[in-house]
Amino acid sequence: MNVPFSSNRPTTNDLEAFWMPFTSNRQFKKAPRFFVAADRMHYVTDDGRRVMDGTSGLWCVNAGHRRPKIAEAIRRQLDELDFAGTFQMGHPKAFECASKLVNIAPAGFDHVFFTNSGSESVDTALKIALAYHRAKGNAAKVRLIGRERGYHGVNLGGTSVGGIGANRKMFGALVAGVDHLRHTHDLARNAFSRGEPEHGTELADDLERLAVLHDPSSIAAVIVEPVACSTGVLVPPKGYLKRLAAICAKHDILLIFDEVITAFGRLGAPFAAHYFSISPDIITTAKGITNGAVPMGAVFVKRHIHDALMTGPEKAIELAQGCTYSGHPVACATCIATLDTYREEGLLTRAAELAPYWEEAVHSLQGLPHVIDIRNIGLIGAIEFEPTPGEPGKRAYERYLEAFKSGLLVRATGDIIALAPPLIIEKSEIDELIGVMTKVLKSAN
Ligand code: PXG
Repeated sequence: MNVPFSSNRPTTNDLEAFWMPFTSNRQFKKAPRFFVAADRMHYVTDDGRRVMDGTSGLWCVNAGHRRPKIAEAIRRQLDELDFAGTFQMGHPKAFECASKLVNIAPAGFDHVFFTNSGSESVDTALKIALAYHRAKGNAAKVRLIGRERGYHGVNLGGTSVGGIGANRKMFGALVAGVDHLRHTHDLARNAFSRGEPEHGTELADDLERLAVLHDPSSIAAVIVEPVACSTGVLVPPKGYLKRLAAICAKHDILLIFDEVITAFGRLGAPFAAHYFSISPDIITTAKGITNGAVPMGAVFVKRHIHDALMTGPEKAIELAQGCTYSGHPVACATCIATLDTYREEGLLTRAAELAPYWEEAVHSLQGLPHVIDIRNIGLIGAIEFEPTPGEPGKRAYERYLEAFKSGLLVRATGDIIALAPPLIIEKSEIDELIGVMTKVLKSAN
């Protein structure tokens, strides 16, 4: 068949058609930045420069880039079974993958629902929470609570419980029945904290305020990132998450940990729930689940939640939720190979060994021009700058560009630079990374 297409239009290097996500498109297309290859800790740009990946891609390439075992698993899977759905049908790798995932999950998480992204995981988790209460006869429990400065992806549910104003303001009233806890960022008391800050446990009591305001009988779930990363790395104050969990338990409110970033070793334990010794009811994941190589997400659910929905006639579909690509064979094969790589190289706990060195290194940037805070946890770091008056975000963005020119990829959000290198990083590479940041921060104004 001859399909007509406009072959006379230039395509190579035409940047117009791709409407880039979360990007200042017009600014980018005037001065584009391209990666064309990668290996382990480094990207290669289109002009042949090596750039150290200080952000694990977008917080996802935990084992570093282009790992052979993962690439090989993808190739083999494509040669064997490219696609098979999981609606009323199965293929072995989806079941194998789910079993392997629950094996590394915190105790009690024995069921996995597959999605294709963090955003889908979040909306799936919110729907499971609503369905759970309804199944238990508590159909009035419909409110969803997020937190200011939280990021839970881009779907309507996730945008609604999300707490970053700029991500919400374009989209109207969003989902009804949502409220937000106060965020925990407190520079006046906690600037330059190492690890969990001392002050702010009491901010968890904000949930009691909302419980009084709305009545607990109307609240289905609270969703928080154990460490709020996208907003610029807000580490939870000591005891905050424990107190939040206790208040949830008291009011029969499900606690959802959004671990899209923190799962798969970022803090030095497989999940943040392990790290903080907290047992939420639902955990959302994505990103590191496939080392970023293929899109995938997963929602981990405790048995009582799963079982509450396994009622009614056996022929009934228990949960009206799922995506064409839930448990996609290539994603599952990638996930299995990723988990093997993490296990073989001890990557799910490696950040714990590196964390003290990382902490010292990141905090060595204290005192450089305009730095008003440095924070860290696991293999995550953040540097906050005093904003240029009238131009919020300028300082971090300029330093991000300068770092890129100097061979280091970092992430700028507001006036904060976030760092989260692959978990394979060596101490000498931490020194190199901090060396570039020091130079960049010293020379910028
Ligand atoms: N929840 C959390 C906690 C996330 O961090 C999502 C949900 C959504 O995941 P998807 O796969 O739909 O993007 C995220 C994503 C950044 C950055 O630089 C962070 C994310 C995505 C892109 C960039 O901070 N987080």
